[in-house]
Amino acid sequence: MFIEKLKKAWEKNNSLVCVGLDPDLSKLPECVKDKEFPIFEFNKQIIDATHDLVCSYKPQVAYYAGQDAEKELKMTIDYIHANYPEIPVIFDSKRGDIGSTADMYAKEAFDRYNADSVTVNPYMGTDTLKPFLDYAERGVIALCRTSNPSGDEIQNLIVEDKAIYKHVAKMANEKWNYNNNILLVVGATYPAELGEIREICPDIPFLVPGIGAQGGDIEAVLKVGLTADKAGLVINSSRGIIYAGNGEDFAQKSREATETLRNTINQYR
Ligand code: NUP
Repeated sequence: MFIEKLKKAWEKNNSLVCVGLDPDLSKLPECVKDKEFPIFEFNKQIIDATHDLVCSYKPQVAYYAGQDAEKELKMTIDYIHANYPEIPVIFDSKRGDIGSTADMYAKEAFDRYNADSVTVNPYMGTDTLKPFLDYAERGVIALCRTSNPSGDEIQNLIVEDKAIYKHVAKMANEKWNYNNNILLVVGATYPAELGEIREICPDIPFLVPGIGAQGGDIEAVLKVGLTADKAGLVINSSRGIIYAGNGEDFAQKSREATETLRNTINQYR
């Protein structure tokens, strides 16, 4: 099951780092631009260069759907499963819709793309999450406190004495974890909230985006976010790793950035 696979990857590579595969065609290095599948070639080289330093890969679907590259998304996920089967893939799509449509979104993530886990928007409630949660072997990562500045416009509203993000955390802990496959998205940019969510959910792993380009604080996240076994975090960096270099050696540069991030994180574990 997903949580077990994630734990093994944390341990095998001694890493809480997730590499975000968010390729923007206009930013790819010249040396891959003339390939038949430039996005896949870019991803493949980064994956080959980093697979022993990470606990997961996270392609964000918009970078593929928005650039007519769904085929390259499928090729990327297949490549990871075939070559590095121990590394889980997070399909970042933040889906969320009525139950019957959510059935199809769950099929998209888990059958079409064969991802190990998927991000979902819990705003429409339990019946919209259930089609994902019922894939007991796969992980479901619900948005709780996101990393973006305006996330607080809704997530921090107080309802019945409690911020909405805390209510989401409570629901995850008490209602949505019936298959032991729920996780939460909690941004690195708001470590105080992350600490509060850790208190509500002592054992649930968090996907933590927002370091690097968005300015999240790694030390502060580690201080309050770890679980009792000094893990429990999947810390994503996309632009900070995939654009570490832009020449022929871009993959080597991405490796160096990944290694530096892993070591920085481990220093605070
Ligand atoms: O709260 C969230 N913030 C966030 O940035 C939830 C996310 N899933 N993400 C995603 O993480 C975002 O869509 C992008 O794929 C990645 C962050 O990228 P970067 O800021 O490291 O480049």
